[in-house]
Amino acid sequence: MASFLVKSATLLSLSFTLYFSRTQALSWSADHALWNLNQNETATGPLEYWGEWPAHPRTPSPANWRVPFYMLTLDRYVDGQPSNNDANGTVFENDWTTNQFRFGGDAKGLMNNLDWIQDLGIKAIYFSGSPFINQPWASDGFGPLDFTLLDAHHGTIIEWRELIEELHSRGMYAVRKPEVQMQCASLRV
Ligand SMILES: [Ca+2]
Repeated sequence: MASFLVKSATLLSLSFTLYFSRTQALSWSADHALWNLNQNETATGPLEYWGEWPAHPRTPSPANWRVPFYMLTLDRYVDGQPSNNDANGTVFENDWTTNQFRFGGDAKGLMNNLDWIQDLGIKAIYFSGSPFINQPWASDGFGPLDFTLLDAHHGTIIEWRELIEELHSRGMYAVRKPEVQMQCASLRV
């Protein structure tokens, strides 16, 4: 039995080593400083990445999550910062007259409309899709390409922090998931 456990642990360790040695992500660069979650400027690989929100107090979850939720796709909500609508500079990236491209909604637009949402009695906002950089036309956030870089269309790290702090100051919560499975689908892995 002990031999079996040792062999299993060895195989598991080898699997993780092989997996993480293949892991890649965009390196830190000054061009992406406003969106890069990795703050280690000299990192040579994802295993050396790290990031933090200095002096940010932890907000505990509610005792009971049975609270009124408001689910939204950020791109389709409110465009509070038109300057980020063509963040990637690609053709047909942003066109609010169609449902095929980006509308332009972002963290700032949501922040500017929290009064209305709160007046509905909403206590938590569930963000559909991921916050990470997506395929240019993937306005729904279900095509994440890199889990270390925020989607510039949705706002900067600072704007996201302002939104989260405003939600918490109102006694509200933000809920989202990374959509890891969607990256696997989009990359055919
Ligand atoms: Ca925008």
